[in-house]
This record gives sequence, structure tokens and C-alpha cells, in this order.
Amino acid sequence: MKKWLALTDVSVYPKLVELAGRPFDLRPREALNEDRMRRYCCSAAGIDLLYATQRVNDEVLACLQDLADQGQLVEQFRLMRRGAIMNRIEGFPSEERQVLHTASRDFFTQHPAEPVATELAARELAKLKSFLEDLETGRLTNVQGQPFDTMIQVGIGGSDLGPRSVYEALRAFGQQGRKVYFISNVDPDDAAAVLRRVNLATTLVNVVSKSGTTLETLTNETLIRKALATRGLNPSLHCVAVTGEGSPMDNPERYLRSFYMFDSIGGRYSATSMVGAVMLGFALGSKQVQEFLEGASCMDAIAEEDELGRNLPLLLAMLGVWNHSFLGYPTVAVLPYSQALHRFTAHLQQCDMESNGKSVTRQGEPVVLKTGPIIWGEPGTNGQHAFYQLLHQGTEIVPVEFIGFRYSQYGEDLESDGSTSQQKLLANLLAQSLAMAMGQENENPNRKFPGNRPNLILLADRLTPHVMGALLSLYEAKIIFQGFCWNINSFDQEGVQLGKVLAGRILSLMAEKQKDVDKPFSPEKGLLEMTKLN
Ligand code: G6Q
Repeated sequence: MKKWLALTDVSVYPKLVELAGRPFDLRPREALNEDRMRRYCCSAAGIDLLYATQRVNDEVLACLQDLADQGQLVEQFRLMRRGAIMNRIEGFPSEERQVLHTASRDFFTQHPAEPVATELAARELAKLKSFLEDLETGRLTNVQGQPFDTMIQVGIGGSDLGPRSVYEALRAFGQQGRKVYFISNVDPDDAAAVLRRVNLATTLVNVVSKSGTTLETLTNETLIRKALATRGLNPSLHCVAVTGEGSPMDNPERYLRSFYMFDSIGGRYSATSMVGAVMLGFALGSKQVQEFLEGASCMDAIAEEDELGRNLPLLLAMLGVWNHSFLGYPTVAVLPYSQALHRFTAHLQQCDMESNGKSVTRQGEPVVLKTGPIIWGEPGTNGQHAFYQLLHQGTEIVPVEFIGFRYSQYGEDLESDGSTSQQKLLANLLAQSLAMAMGQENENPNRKFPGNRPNLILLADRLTPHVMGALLSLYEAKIIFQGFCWNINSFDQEGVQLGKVLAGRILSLMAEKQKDVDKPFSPEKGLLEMTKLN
């Protein structure tokens, strides 16, 4: 494959370094004028990005456009969507895979970008629709003929965070009487707490593992199967599987229904595949899942636009690169002013940090610049009463990405003191954005707000399935564009392997010691023994 240019190799790089020495000053009253507010706004798929409060001007934006062009970031995205092997490190053993999560929602045009993968995804979606219909019409019930009203999703990492955050985001659109729970941690208390709350007789257990080998998921599956059997229920009539073809879990006899996910879809990019869709379909119904996928697909198409001003994910990515690689800010806070998005930052944390927390290039050489930032955050306004002190007056400058909505999901809102709760929520978001950007002088140094703290606002009317799909795809593409820009492979996760291997060895050591009553396993001695083994 062609060697793509990294950030430092493009000719506009030194110019951007120079501009970063004198970034736009957000503090003067006239800085955030009407013209800037109007022009520094980009809209796509129902989402507006307001970025007047970033430390950029027209010159910086033009250079960021050059950076994207010279690095051929959009070209790489197009190739990715069309099935190029983007998950690889040249000259070294690596996953050597296509990256086709976008195919899992490319059903809305006559000409999908990669027809073969889309066809496979469509086949799974058709299986899901028939499963949901069987549940709906009563063709599929428990042995007593009762409808299934509960689903427990068992999975971890990408098989948990994305799906769970989307479920939480869209609970308002849930079907009456359907409940969903999640078990991810191998901590037995995670499973025990859920098992106490459900009636297993009317529960479906959706076991999700692409590899079919993940310790936490298999342990929890075994535990739940035992709980089902203890209650006289046949586990195979209650368990559903989502797994890779040919994985150890690919055994239809053990499951009521089985769905596939594909090698070309990384766990953290899999929320729109069956990894998320089976549970979302159960909770929300086929129509809402369709809208969610359509929103994601809509944003995928936008990510192929060449111009920053039309390509929302690219613009979000380039503003992030400006803050991280040029202004040198090490973290990004994603602060949704929406309780429904309370797990979304956790999903982005995985998607971004597992994708771009890399130290070698796609050619296996050490990177020259820092790669992915640390992603963190909590919903506002709760965060305001917690860590915003540091955001306003701390010595570490944290670029913020606010997410807000003009209207609430439920539409149940009462007025008090002259405003509704939704208005109070939005007013707080806008106030924080301005306070961070403009700051405030004060004779008392302890009450001074330094300002010039870059932030942006992603604003939509209402958090619907369509908007959620678009938001998910927006961030996926942002992360991918940044990975291209830093010339790293955003699609593997070698960094999680070592800990898994060592945990396996410690478990063997524990098992060995368990046989020896005189010398039981002690964590301290275990650590010491492990250092000798390693
Ligand atoms: C995501 C990672 C990782 C993965 C989990 C679960 O991109 O690959 O978080 O999703 O380790 O893996 P399984 O789905 O194979 O159980």
C-alpha cells in the first residue's frame, strides 16, 4: 500500500507550528462577534457544530484544510469504506484486515461503498428482523408460552460500551414492557446484582463476543447458564449469540438464535452491527434501529466531502489536531448536556483511546509527535458541580466538546422561575462555553477567569435514533481522520494483550497454589513469582 504522509511530512506543517505561536484570542469583547458566530458553524445530518469559541481564525482553518488535503485524509476514508486493508502495519505481522463498520449501515443507497460486506450485513439484519417479528407475534416465547420481556446483554469492551451507551441514549424510545440489563465485568457482583432483578423465565441472554474467547464474557455466560439451569430452565432456549463466524461460540445448537459479526468490524466500531442491533432491536423495535442506522449512514456519506466546511467529522478532527498537536493540550473533555448521553463519553473514551493510543506509525517506526489525547467527561450540569473548577481556573487547559439539544426527549418539562428545565440546561451549556472562552478580569486574582479555553458545541434539536446514529458515526470518523493524520493504525489494539496474557499466568499460578493448602496464594508473593517467570 501507498505510504501516506504523516502530519510532520506535509508542507503546511511548519506554517501551522508558526501559527500556533499566536492563536486567536477569544477574550476581547469583539472577538466573538456576529460574523464569527455565523461563519464558524457547520451543519450536517441534523447536528450543528458551533466552533467560534475555538482558537482558530480563517488562516488557521485554511492551513488545516491544506493539512487534510496534503495528508489525503478524505481519500483514505473513501478507500477504507470501499474495503482497502487499512488495519495493518507495513513490514510486520499485523491484523491485515479491512475496516468496514460503515458497511453495517450502508443500506440506504442503491450503490453501497462495499457491496459484499453490505450484503453480509443485510443478511444479518434480515435475520434480526425475523427474530424480532417472532418475538412480537408470539411465535417465539418461553416454554410456558410467555413472551420474553427482558434481555441481558453479556459482553465487554466494544461488545458493551457502544451498545450500552446507545441504549441509554435511546431509552426514551423503548418499547413498552421491554427491559434491558448489561453484565460486562467479571466481578461476580456485576452479574449477581442483575440476576437478582430479573425473572429469568422471561429473560433472553444475549451473549456478545466477536472472538468467542473473552474470559469475562465466557465466565459470565457460564454463570448465567448455571443460574438458568438451577431454576429448571433450558439455557439453549434462553441464550442468543452474536459472534464471529467460526469462533468457539459459533455453535447454533447452544443458542436460540445466532448472529454474526465480521472480522472487518473492530469491537469499538461495532455498535451498528449485530453487536448493538440485536439488543437495540429488542428494546426499541425494528423501526427505531433502522432510523439509528440511517443517521449513522448519513454521517458516513458526509465524511467523504472534501471541504472542511462541509465535512463535519473532518472539521471536528482537525480542530482536535490543532488543539492537541499544535497547541499542545493533552486531554479532551466531552461534556454532554443530556442525561441520556451519560455513558457516551465512556464509549468515546474506548473508541478514541484504544484507536489512537499508539506509539508507532503504520510503517512500524516510532511516532515523532504525540498521538491520541486522553478523553474524559461526565454529563453537564452535574460536572459543573464537580470538576469545572479546574476547567475554568486550573493550570491544565482542557479543550471541551459540549453536546446539547434544543428540546428534551420526553417533552415533559415544567416551567419554574420563568424557564423550563430544558432551558436551564441549555443556558448552562452556553454560559460555560462563553465563560471558558472569554474569561473575566477581576482585581482579586482568585476570582479571575483567564479565558482562552477552547471549546465547541455540538447542537441538535432532539436526541432521536437518527441523531444518535449521526453522533456515533461523527465521532468514529473524527477518530479515524485523526489516526490517518498521525499516520497510525487506529484499528488494532495490541496494547491490551500483555495484561491478558499475564492475568492468564496468574490464574494458573493461583490454581496451582490452591492445591497446596500449606502455601495458599498471596497477591504479594504472586507478584514476585510472576516477575521471575517473565
Ligand atoms: C475493541 C476491542 C475490545 C473488544 C473486547 C471484547 O475494539 O477489540 O474492546 O471489543 O475485548 O472482545 P470480544 O467481542 O471478542 O469478546
